[in-house]
Amino acid sequence: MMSTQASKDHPEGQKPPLLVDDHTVTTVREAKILVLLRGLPGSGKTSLAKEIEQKYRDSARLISADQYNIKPSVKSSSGGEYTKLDEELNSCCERHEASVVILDDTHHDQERLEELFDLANRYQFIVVVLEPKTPWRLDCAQLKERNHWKFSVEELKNLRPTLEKDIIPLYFAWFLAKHEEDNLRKTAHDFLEQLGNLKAFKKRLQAFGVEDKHKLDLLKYFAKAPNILHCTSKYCDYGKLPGSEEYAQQEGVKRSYSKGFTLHISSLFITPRTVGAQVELTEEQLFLWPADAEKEVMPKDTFPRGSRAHITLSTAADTQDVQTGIDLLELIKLQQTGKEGENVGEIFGGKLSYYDNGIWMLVLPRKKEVKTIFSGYYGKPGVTVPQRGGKKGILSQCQIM
Ligand code: 2AM
Repeated sequence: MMSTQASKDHPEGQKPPLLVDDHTVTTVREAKILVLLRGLPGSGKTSLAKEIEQKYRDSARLISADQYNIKPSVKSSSGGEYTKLDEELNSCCERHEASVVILDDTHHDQERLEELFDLANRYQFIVVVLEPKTPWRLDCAQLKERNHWKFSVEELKNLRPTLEKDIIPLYFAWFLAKHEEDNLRKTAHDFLEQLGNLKAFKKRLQAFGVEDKHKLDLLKYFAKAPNILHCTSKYCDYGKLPGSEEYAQQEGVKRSYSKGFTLHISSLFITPRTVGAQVELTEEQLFLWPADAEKEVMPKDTFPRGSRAHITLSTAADTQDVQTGIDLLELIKLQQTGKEGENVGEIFGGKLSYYDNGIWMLVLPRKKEVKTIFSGYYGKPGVTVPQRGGKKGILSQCQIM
């Protein structure tokens, strides 16, 4: 049971959704999550960490820097003090010992954070960075009395600037829970396989740059897939893009951070560049959708808000993920001008239509629901986002499932 002190420190309304929201709790249980507690010594990280561990006790592992006697210091830690902790962390992730991994540390050092983001991306964990909401979390006089390292006010003041600013991710997104993700990848795989075998498709290969119908293997052609499937809400480039700081500070974004959401997929589409799933956002989800998301990529056109919402399933070797949303908007633009796709059959019981230029859309007979967690993608600025796939294409990934 959580201690009375911990309950008092984190009033109910201030607790993260993964502690208090039932739908989120169900979703987290189906996901792989690395929770990074962040804050000054004495700010209440440990009680929050323990509370999360208790909530997910069957599937959680709490690893704390205190346990390894790692004292927070302003200087980047390079003396090997993390070696033992990292051994436990790596083994826990690699051997699937826990699906909710909680790290209790100050996490003030950028280099250290980047190592952890790298690990999370390697093992496909969704990262959630949580800070205690205690009223004294930045009050050095109070922290002095509360921290067990016996840090002076001066020492705490030296550490504080590294923790005052929120970390802005590369992008905010709804990330699919593991089981749902495997499922959707399998659907994408089957869709490509069935489409590739259709006569109607083989007759319309020109846009794919192949004349010979035997030469196109869609599962190899679409060589890359995102590391964790997601629906991007806001691309921030770690705060460099205009409007990203404001987005990160929005009350709704802060409140929704680490929350579970069900996304509704209405159709699958494929173009010579990308394979995607069209997402129909609910009102609550549209609240997290930036007003300029459509204009950002197609400034001259007008679309209903949320039109760009999608999950990139796969892309051709030389195509960036961002293209999927553009392709979806191109398709919606065709529909807006009254162009109806040519009905060419059914896949999974849904209507398959062909538009010009190698654009295909499969309207699903029933909307597919996928459970997601709203969070950020974190990595090292300037370093390419890891992808799945490679020379063998996404087929190799699907066979694993
Ligand atoms: P996606 O959401 O269409 O898949 C990293 O590049 C991630 O950010 C990708 O998932 C990518 O595409 C998404 N993204 C959204 N807007 C972007 C932009 N303007 N530039 C680059 N990537 C963007």
